[in-house]
Amino acid sequence: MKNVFVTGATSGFGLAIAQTLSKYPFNLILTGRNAEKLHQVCEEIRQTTTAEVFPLPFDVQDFKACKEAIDSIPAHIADIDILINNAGLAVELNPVHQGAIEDWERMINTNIKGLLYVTRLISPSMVQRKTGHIINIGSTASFEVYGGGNVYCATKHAVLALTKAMRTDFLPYNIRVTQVSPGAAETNFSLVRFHGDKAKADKVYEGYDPLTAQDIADIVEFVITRPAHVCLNEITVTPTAQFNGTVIKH
Ligand code: NDP
Ligand code: 8X3
Repeated sequence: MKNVFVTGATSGFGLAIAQTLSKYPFNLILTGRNAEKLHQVCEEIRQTTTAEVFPLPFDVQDFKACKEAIDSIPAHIADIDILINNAGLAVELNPVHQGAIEDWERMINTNIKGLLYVTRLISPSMVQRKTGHIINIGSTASFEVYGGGNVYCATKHAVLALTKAMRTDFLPYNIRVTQVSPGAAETNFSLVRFHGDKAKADKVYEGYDPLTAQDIADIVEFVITRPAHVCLNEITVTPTAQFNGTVIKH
């Protein structure tokens, strides 16, 4: 049975991906910082699968915590076949001259360094076994920049660069690497970006039908169920009402 590792499974895309993949069944190793929510999610998913569902609470910004957590995975499910690098966030929407250094650090440490830390720890076993699939969650912000999105967009540009870098580095080892790049999707993303201001977050999705977390989970499911010789390199998906990172028909 395949072992699937999903970062950021306590909400949004990661949660929908975990729920969707539980039907195969795959053993699921699910992560996030909110340990209570993570245990609750795992307990709910256990009701729907015969496979193992293993909660691994840690902060991807902290390499030591990443290593301790990943080292603690029981041996029989420790060789990860599919890694979904999903954990990430945006903080605020300020122009560069007003940006808060701690917000920049959170985004860079989570979206770039966290993704790298987890990949560095999990990929050696894929290399050794000459098998594996890594799915990085990018964004339309991997390709374009919008006002106030500066550092967030830079982190997602970096994710695209890392996706391509992994694709070439892992080519000799039969490891597939895919980036899924969504546009506007209604999850906790904007609530986190605006520090829990629900009115501000709701406004982002007003006047059109945004993507849902399930839309992204369906795409990830498609990506990982292609035959072994097929690697989808990058998939950009937006709501029908969205042209690109900056133009949405409200
Ligand atoms: P959510 O806020 O709903 O989910 C984010 C997940 O990431 C949570 O499970 C959260 O768990 C986890 N997470 C955040 N920081 C950390 C951390 N330091 N360590 C471990 N886990 C962390 O947002 P989405 O589901 O929308 O976001 C998922 C990914 O999709 C992100 O990378 C985001 O940039 C990207 N994305 C989102 C889009 C959107 O419009 N929603 C569009 C394009 C890309 P916890 O709080 O428990 O740590
Ligand atoms: C999340 C979508 O448009 O806020 O990556 O960058 S957007």
